[in-house]
Amino acid sequence: MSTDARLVVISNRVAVPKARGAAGAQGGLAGALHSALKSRKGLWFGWSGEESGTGRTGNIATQTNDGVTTATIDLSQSDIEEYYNGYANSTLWPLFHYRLDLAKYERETGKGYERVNERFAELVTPLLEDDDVVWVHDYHLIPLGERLKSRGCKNRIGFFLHIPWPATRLFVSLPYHERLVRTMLHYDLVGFQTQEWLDSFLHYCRTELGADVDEGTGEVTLDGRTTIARAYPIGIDWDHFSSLGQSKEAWQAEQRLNDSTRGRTAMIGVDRLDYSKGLPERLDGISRFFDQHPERTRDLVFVQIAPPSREDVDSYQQIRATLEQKAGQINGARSEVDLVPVRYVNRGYTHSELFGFFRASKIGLVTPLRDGMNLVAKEYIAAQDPEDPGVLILSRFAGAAGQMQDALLVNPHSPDDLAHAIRIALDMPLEERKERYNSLIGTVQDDNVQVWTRNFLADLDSSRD
Ligand code: ADQ
Repeated sequence: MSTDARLVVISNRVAVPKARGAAGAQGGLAGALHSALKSRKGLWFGWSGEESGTGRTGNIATQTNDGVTTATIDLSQSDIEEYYNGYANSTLWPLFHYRLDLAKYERETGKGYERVNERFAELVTPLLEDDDVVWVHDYHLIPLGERLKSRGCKNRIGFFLHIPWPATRLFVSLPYHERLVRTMLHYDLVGFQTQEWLDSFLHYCRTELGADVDEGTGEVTLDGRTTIARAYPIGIDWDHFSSLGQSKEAWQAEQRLNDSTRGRTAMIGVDRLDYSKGLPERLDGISRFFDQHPERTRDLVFVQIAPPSREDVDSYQQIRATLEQKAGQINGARSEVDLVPVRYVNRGYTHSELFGFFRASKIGLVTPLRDGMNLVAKEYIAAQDPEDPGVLILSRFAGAAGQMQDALLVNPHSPDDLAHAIRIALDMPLEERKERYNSLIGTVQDDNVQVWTRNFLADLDSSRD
Protein backbone atom coordinates (compact mmCIF):
# COMPACT_ATOMS: atom_id res chain seq x y z
CA MET A 1 0.00 0.00 0.00
CA SER A 2 1.32 3.47 -0.83
CA THR A 3 1.75 5.86 2.06
CA ASP A 4 -0.09 8.59 0.18
CA ALA A 5 -3.29 6.57 0.27
CA ARG A 6 -6.32 8.65 1.14
CA LEU A 7 -6.80 9.33 4.82
CA VAL A 8 -10.26 8.87 6.29
CA VAL A 9 -10.68 10.35 9.73
CA ILE A 10 -13.71 9.40 11.79
CA SER A 11 -14.45 11.29 14.98
CA ASN A 12 -17.47 12.26 17.00
CA ARG A 13 -17.52 15.85 15.76
CA VAL A 14 -16.28 17.30 12.52
CA ALA A 15 -15.02 20.86 12.39
CA VAL A 16 -16.79 21.90 9.19
CA PRO A 17 -15.19 25.05 7.73
CA LYS A 18 -18.02 27.41 8.62
CA ALA A 19 -17.59 26.44 12.27
CA ARG A 20 -13.83 26.97 12.35
CA GLY A 21 -14.03 30.14 14.38
CA ALA A 22 -15.47 27.95 17.11
CA ALA A 23 -12.59 25.47 16.95
CA GLY A 24 -11.45 26.49 20.42
CA ALA A 25 -14.69 25.49 22.03
CA GLN A 26 -14.49 22.13 20.26
CA GLY A 27 -11.21 21.40 21.95
CA GLY A 28 -7.77 20.37 20.85
CA LEU A 29 -8.86 17.53 18.61
CA ALA A 30 -10.38 19.72 15.90
CA GLY A 31 -7.30 21.79 15.19
CA ALA A 32 -5.00 18.79 15.26
CA LEU A 33 -7.02 16.80 12.77
CA HIS A 34 -7.52 19.61 10.32
CA SER A 35 -3.76 19.90 9.94
CA ALA A 36 -3.45 16.16 9.41
CA LEU A 37 -6.13 16.04 6.74
CA LYS A 38 -4.87 19.02 4.79
CA SER A 39 -1.58 17.29 4.05
CA ARG A 40 -3.25 14.15 2.57
CA LYS A 41 -6.38 14.55 0.49
CA GLY A 42 -8.70 13.49 3.22
CA LEU A 43 -12.25 12.67 4.15
CA TRP A 44 -13.53 13.51 7.61
CA PHE A 45 -16.68 11.76 8.78
CA GLY A 46 -18.65 12.43 11.95
CA TRP A 47 -21.61 14.02 13.68
CA SER A 48 -22.63 17.51 12.55
CA GLY A 49 -23.48 18.52 16.11
CA GLU A 50 -27.09 18.97 14.96
CA GLU A 51 -30.20 17.14 16.03
CA SER A 52 -32.13 15.47 13.20
CA GLY A 53 -35.84 15.73 12.64
CA THR A 54 -37.61 12.39 12.75
CA GLY A 55 -36.71 10.02 9.91
CA ARG A 56 -33.70 12.05 8.69
CA THR A 57 -30.89 10.30 10.54
CA GLY A 58 -29.47 8.58 7.43
CA ASN A 59 -28.69 11.78 5.47
CA ILE A 60 -25.03 12.57 4.87
CA ALA A 61 -24.07 16.18 4.13
CA THR A 62 -20.76 16.60 2.31
CA GLN A 63 -18.64 19.58 1.38
CA THR A 64 -15.07 20.04 0.19
CA ASN A 65 -12.88 22.88 1.33
CA ASP A 66 -9.12 23.33 1.39
CA GLY A 67 -8.78 19.82 -0.15
CA VAL A 68 -10.59 18.26 2.80
CA THR A 69 -14.01 16.67 2.30
CA THR A 70 -16.28 16.59 5.31
CA ALA A 71 -19.20 14.19 5.54
CA THR A 72 -21.53 14.74 8.47
CA ILE A 73 -24.69 13.17 9.82
CA ASP A 74 -27.26 14.47 12.25
CA LEU A 75 -28.22 12.43 15.32
CA SER A 76 -31.64 11.99 16.85
CA GLN A 77 -32.46 13.43 20.25
CA SER A 78 -32.23 10.04 21.95
CA ASP A 79 -28.88 9.34 20.24
CA ILE A 80 -27.50 12.60 21.57
CA GLU A 81 -28.90 11.96 25.04
CA GLU A 82 -27.71 8.36 25.33
CA TYR A 83 -24.55 8.18 23.22
CA TYR A 84 -23.09 11.68 23.62
CA ASN A 85 -24.34 13.23 26.88
CA GLY A 86 -24.85 9.78 28.38
CA TYR A 87 -22.30 7.05 27.80
CA ALA A 88 -19.48 9.14 26.28
CA ASN A 89 -19.62 12.15 28.59
CA SER A 90 -21.26 10.85 31.76
CA THR A 91 -19.66 7.40 31.86
CA LEU A 92 -16.41 7.13 29.90
CA TRP A 93 -15.14 10.72 30.28
CA PRO A 94 -15.37 10.83 34.11
CA LEU A 95 -14.14 7.25 34.52
CA PHE A 96 -11.15 7.78 32.21
CA HIS A 97 -10.32 10.97 34.14
CA TYR A 98 -10.34 9.04 37.43
CA ARG A 99 -13.65 10.57 38.60
CA LEU A 100 -15.52 7.45 39.68
CA ASP A 101 -17.66 9.70 41.88
CA LEU A 102 -19.11 11.35 38.76
CA ALA A 103 -19.35 8.29 36.48
CA LYS A 104 -22.88 7.07 35.78
CA TYR A 105 -23.55 3.53 34.66
CA GLU A 106 -26.89 3.23 32.86
CA ARG A 107 -27.89 0.31 30.69
CA GLU A 108 -29.84 2.50 28.28
CA THR A 109 -26.98 4.87 27.55
CA GLY A 110 -24.66 1.91 26.92
CA LYS A 111 -27.11 0.63 24.34
CA GLY A 112 -27.34 4.06 22.71
CA TYR A 113 -23.53 4.15 22.50
CA GLU A 114 -23.44 0.82 20.68
CA ARG A 115 -26.32 1.87 18.44
CA VAL A 116 -24.60 5.08 17.30
CA ASN A 117 -21.32 3.26 16.70
CA GLU A 118 -23.23 0.80 14.55
CA ARG A 119 -24.87 3.70 12.66
CA PHE A 120 -21.48 5.32 12.02
CA ALA A 121 -20.21 2.00 10.62
CA GLU A 122 -23.27 1.57 8.42
CA LEU A 123 -23.10 5.08 6.95
CA VAL A 124 -19.35 5.38 6.47
CA THR A 125 -18.84 1.94 4.89
CA PRO A 126 -20.15 2.93 1.41
CA LEU A 127 -17.81 5.96 1.41
CA LEU A 128 -14.66 3.86 1.89
CA GLU A 129 -12.36 2.91 -0.99
CA ASP A 130 -10.06 -0.12 -0.97
CA ASP A 131 -6.78 1.71 -0.31
CA ASP A 132 -8.06 4.15 2.29
CA VAL A 133 -6.34 4.30 5.62
CA VAL A 134 -8.93 4.78 8.33
CA TRP A 135 -8.15 6.65 11.54
CA VAL A 136 -10.78 6.59 14.28
CA HIS A 137 -10.59 9.09 17.15
CA ASP A 138 -11.41 9.05 20.79
CA TYR A 139 -13.59 7.54 23.45
CA HIS A 140 -16.88 8.15 21.64
CA LEU A 141 -16.00 5.56 19.00
CA ILE A 142 -14.08 2.78 20.72
CA PRO A 143 -16.14 -0.10 19.19
CA LEU A 144 -16.23 1.38 15.68
CA GLY A 145 -13.28 -0.59 14.25
CA GLU A 146 -14.85 -3.87 15.24
CA ARG A 147 -18.20 -2.76 13.77
CA LEU A 148 -16.51 -1.82 10.47
CA LYS A 149 -14.66 -5.13 10.27
CA SER A 150 -17.83 -7.08 10.96
CA ARG A 151 -19.20 -5.42 7.81
CA GLY A 152 -16.30 -6.79 5.77
CA CYS A 153 -14.07 -3.71 5.84
CA LYS A 154 -10.52 -4.81 4.93
CA ASN A 155 -8.84 -1.42 5.30
CA ARG A 156 -6.19 -0.74 7.87
CA ILE A 157 -7.86 0.91 10.80
CA GLY A 158 -6.12 2.78 13.60
CA PHE A 159 -7.54 4.26 16.79
CA PHE A 160 -6.19 7.10 18.89
CA LEU A 161 -7.36 7.85 22.42
CA HIS A 162 -7.00 11.55 23.26
CA ILE A 163 -7.75 11.14 26.96
CA PRO A 164 -6.04 9.10 29.70
CA TRP A 165 -6.45 5.35 30.08
CA PRO A 166 -7.33 4.64 33.73
CA ALA A 167 -5.59 2.21 36.05
CA THR A 168 -7.01 -1.33 35.88
CA ARG A 169 -8.51 -1.16 39.38
CA LEU A 170 -10.63 1.80 38.33
CA PHE A 171 -11.44 0.58 34.87
CA VAL A 172 -12.94 -2.70 36.05
CA SER A 173 -15.73 -0.73 37.73
CA LEU A 174 -17.20 -0.24 34.25
CA PRO A 175 -19.91 -2.81 33.56
CA TYR A 176 -19.00 -4.82 30.44
CA HIS A 177 -15.44 -3.49 30.49
CA GLU A 178 -14.19 -6.66 28.82
CA ARG A 179 -16.57 -6.28 25.94
CA LEU A 180 -15.40 -2.73 25.32
CA VAL A 181 -11.69 -3.54 25.36
CA ARG A 182 -12.13 -6.64 23.22
CA THR A 183 -13.57 -4.40 20.49
CA MET A 184 -10.39 -2.27 20.69
CA LEU A 185 -8.30 -5.31 19.85
CA HIS A 186 -9.86 -5.36 16.36
CA TYR A 187 -7.91 -2.25 15.37
CA ASP A 188 -4.57 -2.71 13.64
CA LEU A 189 -3.03 0.05 15.75
CA VAL A 190 -4.12 1.66 18.99
CA GLY A 191 -2.42 4.90 20.11
CA PHE A 192 -2.24 6.61 23.51
CA GLN A 193 -0.91 10.04 24.50
CA THR A 194 1.71 8.84 27.00
CA GLN A 195 3.64 5.79 28.13
CA GLU A 196 1.71 5.90 31.42
CA TRP A 197 -1.69 5.50 29.76
CA LEU A 198 -0.25 2.85 27.44
CA ASP A 199 1.15 0.90 30.38
CA SER A 200 -2.27 0.95 32.08
CA PHE A 201 -3.89 -0.40 28.93
CA LEU A 202 -1.33 -3.18 28.51
CA HIS A 203 -1.67 -4.08 32.17
CA TYR A 204 -5.42 -4.46 31.71
CA CYS A 205 -5.04 -6.61 28.58
CA ARG A 206 -2.60 -8.90 30.34
CA THR A 207 -4.27 -9.25 33.71
CA GLU A 208 -7.97 -9.09 32.83
CA LEU A 209 -8.11 -10.55 29.33
CA GLY A 210 -5.14 -12.89 29.55
CA ALA A 211 -3.77 -11.42 26.31
CA ASP A 212 -0.21 -12.04 25.22
CA VAL A 213 1.57 -8.68 25.60
CA ASP A 214 4.98 -7.85 24.19
CA GLU A 215 5.98 -4.65 26.02
CA GLY A 216 8.88 -4.03 23.62
CA THR A 217 6.92 -3.96 20.36
CA GLY A 218 3.51 -3.14 21.85
CA GLU A 219 1.98 -6.24 20.28
CA VAL A 220 -1.13 -7.46 22.05
CA THR A 221 -2.33 -10.86 20.88
CA LEU A 222 -5.69 -12.34 21.80
CA ASP A 223 -7.70 -15.07 20.05
CA GLY A 224 -5.09 -15.30 17.27
CA ARG A 225 -5.33 -11.61 16.34
CA THR A 226 -2.61 -9.03 16.99
CA THR A 227 -3.03 -5.32 17.63
CA ILE A 228 -0.14 -2.92 18.12
CA ALA A 229 -0.46 -0.47 21.03
CA ARG A 230 1.95 2.47 21.34
CA ALA A 231 2.30 6.00 22.73
CA TYR A 232 2.15 9.01 20.38
CA PRO A 233 2.25 12.29 22.32
CA ILE A 234 0.24 14.90 20.41
CA GLY A 235 1.64 18.37 19.80
CA ILE A 236 0.52 21.72 18.45
CA ASP A 237 0.66 22.93 14.85
CA TRP A 238 3.88 24.83 15.53
CA ASP A 239 4.24 26.53 12.13
CA HIS A 240 0.70 27.82 12.21
CA PHE A 241 0.55 28.75 15.88
CA SER A 242 3.92 30.48 16.03
CA SER A 243 3.06 32.50 12.90
CA LEU A 244 0.03 33.96 14.69
CA GLY A 245 2.44 36.10 16.69
CA GLN A 246 2.87 38.28 13.56
CA SER A 247 -0.83 39.03 13.34
CA LYS A 248 -2.42 42.34 14.22
CA GLU A 249 -5.04 40.50 16.25
CA ALA A 250 -2.40 38.90 18.50
CA TRP A 251 -0.60 42.19 18.94
CA GLN A 252 -3.81 44.00 19.84
CA ALA A 253 -4.80 41.32 22.34
CA GLU A 254 -1.37 41.55 23.97
CA GLN A 255 -1.64 45.34 24.23
CA ARG A 256 -5.15 45.11 25.58
CA LEU A 257 -4.15 42.84 28.43
CA ASN A 258 -0.96 44.79 29.14
CA ASP A 259 -2.84 48.10 29.24
CA SER A 260 -5.44 46.74 31.60
CA THR A 261 -3.02 45.22 34.09
CA ARG A 262 -1.02 48.42 34.44
CA GLY A 263 2.29 46.98 35.59
CA ARG A 264 0.90 44.03 37.54
CA THR A 265 1.91 40.53 36.56
CA ALA A 266 -0.79 38.79 34.58
CA MET A 267 -1.24 35.09 35.28
CA ILE A 268 -3.44 33.23 32.80
CA GLY A 269 -5.48 30.03 32.60
CA VAL A 270 -7.27 28.94 29.39
CA ASP A 271 -9.43 25.84 29.56
CA ARG A 272 -12.73 24.39 28.51
CA LEU A 273 -15.02 24.61 31.52
CA ASP A 274 -14.54 20.99 32.59
CA TYR A 275 -14.06 19.39 36.00
CA SER A 276 -10.97 17.53 34.74
CA LYS A 277 -9.16 20.85 34.28
CA GLY A 278 -8.86 21.51 38.03
CA LEU A 279 -10.39 25.00 37.95
CA PRO A 280 -11.89 25.19 41.49
CA GLU A 281 -8.65 23.69 42.86
CA ARG A 282 -6.72 26.36 40.94
CA LEU A 283 -8.77 29.12 42.56
CA ASP A 284 -8.16 27.53 45.96
CA GLY A 285 -4.42 27.72 45.27
CA ILE A 286 -4.68 31.38 44.28
CA SER A 287 -6.75 32.15 47.34
CA ARG A 288 -4.08 30.44 49.48
CA PHE A 289 -1.39 32.54 47.81
CA PHE A 290 -3.23 35.77 48.67
CA ASP A 291 -3.83 34.55 52.24
CA GLN A 292 -0.14 33.81 52.68
CA HIS A 293 1.07 36.95 50.91
CA PRO A 294 -1.55 39.69 51.37
CA GLU A 295 1.12 42.30 50.63
CA ARG A 296 1.31 40.94 47.07
CA THR A 297 -2.34 41.35 46.15
CA ARG A 298 -1.33 44.35 44.06
CA ASP A 299 1.34 42.41 42.16
CA LEU A 300 -0.88 39.86 40.49
CA VAL A 301 -3.96 39.70 38.27
CA PHE A 302 -5.34 36.29 37.43
CA VAL A 303 -7.20 35.92 34.12
CA GLN A 304 -9.18 32.70 33.67
CA ILE A 305 -10.70 32.15 30.23
CA ALA A 306 -13.15 29.24 30.35
CA PRO A 307 -15.89 28.87 27.74
CA PRO A 308 -18.69 26.52 28.80
CA SER A 309 -18.79 23.04 27.28
CA ARG A 310 -21.20 20.07 27.48
CA GLU A 311 -23.79 22.20 29.22
CA ASP A 312 -26.45 19.50 28.99
CA VAL A 313 -24.54 17.32 31.45
CA ASP A 314 -25.30 17.99 35.15
CA SER A 315 -21.73 17.87 36.42
CA TYR A 316 -20.81 20.63 33.96
CA GLN A 317 -23.52 22.92 35.28
CA GLN A 318 -22.25 22.31 38.80
CA ILE A 319 -18.67 23.17 37.96
CA ARG A 320 -19.80 26.47 36.50
CA ALA A 321 -21.69 27.40 39.66
CA THR A 322 -18.75 26.37 41.86
CA LEU A 323 -16.31 28.50 39.91
CA GLU A 324 -18.51 31.57 39.94
CA GLN A 325 -18.80 31.25 43.69
CA LYS A 326 -15.07 30.79 44.29
CA ALA A 327 -14.06 33.64 41.96
CA GLY A 328 -16.67 35.82 43.68
CA GLN A 329 -15.29 34.95 47.11
CA ILE A 330 -11.72 35.88 46.22
CA ASN A 331 -12.80 39.11 44.59
CA GLY A 332 -15.15 39.93 47.46
CA ALA A 333 -12.33 39.57 49.96
CA ARG A 334 -9.50 41.17 47.96
CA SER A 335 -10.86 43.73 45.50
CA GLU A 336 -10.04 47.42 45.74
CA VAL A 337 -11.71 50.25 43.83
CA ASP A 338 -8.96 50.01 41.24
CA LEU A 339 -8.19 46.29 41.47
CA VAL A 340 -10.05 43.04 40.84
CA PRO A 341 -7.66 40.13 41.42
CA VAL A 342 -9.56 37.44 39.49
CA ARG A 343 -11.03 38.04 36.02
CA TYR A 344 -13.19 35.12 35.10
CA VAL A 345 -14.24 35.17 31.46
CA ASN A 346 -16.82 32.69 30.19
CA ARG A 347 -16.13 32.87 26.47
CA GLY A 348 -13.85 31.59 23.74
CA TYR A 349 -11.27 33.58 21.80
CA THR A 350 -9.47 33.00 18.51
CA HIS A 351 -6.05 31.42 18.63
CA SER A 352 -4.52 34.75 17.55
CA GLU A 353 -6.08 36.49 20.53
CA LEU A 354 -5.01 33.67 22.86
CA PHE A 355 -1.48 34.03 21.50
CA GLY A 356 -1.51 37.70 22.51
CA PHE A 357 -2.95 36.98 25.95
CA PHE A 358 -0.38 34.22 26.56
CA ARG A 359 2.44 36.53 25.57
CA ALA A 360 1.23 39.27 27.88
CA SER A 361 1.04 36.83 30.82
CA LYS A 362 4.22 36.20 32.75
CA ILE A 363 2.72 33.11 34.38
CA GLY A 364 0.73 30.35 32.64
CA LEU A 365 -1.33 28.17 34.95
CA VAL A 366 -2.20 24.74 33.52
CA THR A 367 -3.32 22.56 36.38
CA PRO A 368 -5.68 19.74 35.30
CA LEU A 369 -6.38 16.97 37.79
CA ARG A 370 -5.99 14.56 34.87
CA ASP A 371 -5.46 15.29 31.18
CA GLY A 372 -4.59 13.10 28.21
CA MET A 373 -2.00 15.64 27.04
CA ASN A 374 -3.07 19.34 27.31
CA LEU A 375 -2.27 21.54 24.35
CA VAL A 376 -2.68 24.81 26.23
CA ALA A 377 0.61 24.13 28.07
CA LYS A 378 2.37 23.87 24.70
CA GLU A 379 0.61 26.90 23.21
CA TYR A 380 1.56 29.01 26.23
CA ILE A 381 5.25 28.22 25.75
CA ALA A 382 5.01 28.73 21.97
CA ALA A 383 3.69 32.26 22.51
CA GLN A 384 6.47 33.46 24.84
CA ASP A 385 9.05 36.09 24.00
CA PRO A 386 12.41 34.22 24.04
CA GLU A 387 14.12 37.31 25.49
CA ASP A 388 11.63 37.68 28.35
CA PRO A 389 9.69 34.43 28.67
CA GLY A 390 6.95 33.71 31.18
CA VAL A 391 6.85 30.74 33.55
CA LEU A 392 4.64 27.69 33.01
CA ILE A 393 3.11 26.12 36.12
CA LEU A 394 2.00 22.65 35.05
CA SER A 395 0.15 19.83 36.76
CA ARG A 396 2.17 16.64 37.09
CA PHE A 397 -1.05 14.80 36.14
CA ALA A 398 -1.25 16.28 32.65
CA GLY A 399 0.14 14.02 29.93
CA ALA A 400 2.22 17.03 28.84
CA ALA A 401 4.23 16.87 32.08
CA GLY A 402 6.16 13.88 30.71
CA GLN A 403 7.71 16.05 27.99
CA MET A 404 7.76 19.33 29.93
CA GLN A 405 9.78 18.52 33.02
CA ASP A 406 11.28 22.02 33.10
CA ALA A 407 7.93 23.64 33.82
CA LEU A 408 7.20 24.26 37.51
CA LEU A 409 5.46 20.94 38.16
CA VAL A 410 2.75 20.97 40.83
CA ASN A 411 0.21 18.76 42.52
CA PRO A 412 -3.04 20.53 41.56
CA HIS A 413 -4.89 19.03 44.55
CA SER A 414 -2.66 20.92 46.97
CA PRO A 415 -3.44 24.64 47.48
CA ASP A 416 -0.12 25.03 49.30
CA ASP A 417 1.82 23.55 46.41
CA LEU A 418 0.06 25.87 43.95
CA ALA A 419 0.56 28.92 46.17
CA HIS A 420 4.25 28.08 46.51
CA ALA A 421 4.68 27.69 42.74
CA ILE A 422 2.98 31.05 42.11
CA ARG A 423 5.39 32.75 44.47
CA ILE A 424 8.40 31.07 42.84
CA ALA A 425 7.13 32.02 39.38
CA LEU A 426 6.51 35.66 40.37
CA ASP A 427 10.05 36.05 41.66
CA MET A 428 11.90 33.91 39.13
CA PRO A 429 14.98 35.69 37.75
CA LEU A 430 15.19 36.26 33.99
CA GLU A 431 18.12 33.88 33.62
CA GLU A 432 16.20 30.93 35.08
CA ARG A 433 13.09 31.78 33.07
CA LYS A 434 15.18 31.69 29.90
CA GLU A 435 16.82 28.39 30.83
CA ARG A 436 13.46 26.75 31.43
CA TYR A 437 11.97 28.25 28.29
CA ASN A 438 14.91 27.11 26.14
CA SER A 439 14.48 23.58 27.39
CA LEU A 440 10.68 23.56 26.89
CA ILE A 441 10.51 25.18 23.48
CA GLY A 442 12.44 22.27 21.92
CA THR A 443 9.73 19.70 22.52
CA VAL A 444 6.93 22.15 21.64
CA GLN A 445 8.58 22.90 18.30
CA ASP A 446 9.86 19.42 17.42
CA ASP A 447 7.12 17.13 18.73
CA ASN A 448 4.45 18.95 16.77
CA VAL A 449 1.15 17.76 15.35
CA GLN A 450 2.66 16.95 11.95
CA VAL A 451 5.22 14.65 13.58
CA TRP A 452 2.44 13.04 15.63
CA THR A 453 0.40 12.36 12.50
CA ARG A 454 3.39 11.11 10.54
CA ASN A 455 4.46 8.71 13.30
CA PHE A 456 0.99 7.30 13.83
CA LEU A 457 0.24 6.86 10.14
CA ALA A 458 3.67 5.35 9.40
CA ASP A 459 3.04 2.72 12.05
CA LEU A 460 -0.48 2.14 10.76
CA ASP A 461 0.79 1.73 7.21
CA SER A 462 3.28 -0.91 8.33
CA SER A 463 1.10 -2.54 10.99
CA ARG A 464 0.30 -5.65 8.96
CA ASP A 465 3.76 -6.16 7.44
P1 ADQ B 1 -9.22 19.25 25.42
O1 ADQ B 1 -9.71 18.63 26.69
O2 ADQ B 1 -10.17 20.13 24.75
O3 ADQ B 1 -8.67 18.16 24.40
P2 ADQ B 1 -6.60 20.75 25.32
O4 ADQ B 1 -5.54 19.81 24.91
O5 ADQ B 1 -6.16 21.71 26.37
O6 ADQ B 1 -7.91 20.09 25.89
O7 ADQ B 1 -7.00 21.57 24.04
C1 ADQ B 1 -7.83 22.66 24.13
C2 ADQ B 1 -7.73 23.50 22.85
O8 ADQ B 1 -8.83 24.40 22.85
C3 ADQ B 1 -6.47 24.33 22.78
O9 ADQ B 1 -6.05 24.45 21.45
C4 ADQ B 1 -6.91 25.69 23.33
O10 ADQ B 1 -6.22 26.79 22.81
C5 ADQ B 1 -8.36 25.72 22.90
N1 ADQ B 1 -9.11 26.47 23.92
C6 ADQ B 1 -9.29 26.19 25.20
N2 ADQ B 1 -9.98 27.16 25.81
C7 ADQ B 1 -10.23 28.08 24.88
C8 ADQ B 1 -10.88 29.36 24.89
N3 ADQ B 1 -11.39 29.89 25.99
N4 ADQ B 1 -10.96 30.01 23.73
C9 ADQ B 1 -10.42 29.51 22.63
N5 ADQ B 1 -9.78 28.35 22.57
C10 ADQ B 1 -9.68 27.64 23.68
C11 ADQ B 1 -8.55 16.73 24.37
C12 ADQ B 1 -7.86 16.07 25.58
C13 ADQ B 1 -6.48 16.69 25.80
C14 ADQ B 1 -5.65 16.56 24.53
C15 ADQ B 1 -6.43 17.07 23.32
C16 ADQ B 1 -5.70 16.77 22.01
O11 ADQ B 1 -8.65 16.23 26.76
O12 ADQ B 1 -5.80 16.05 26.87
O13 ADQ B 1 -4.45 17.31 24.66
O14 ADQ B 1 -7.73 16.47 23.24
O15 ADQ B 1 -5.41 15.41 21.91
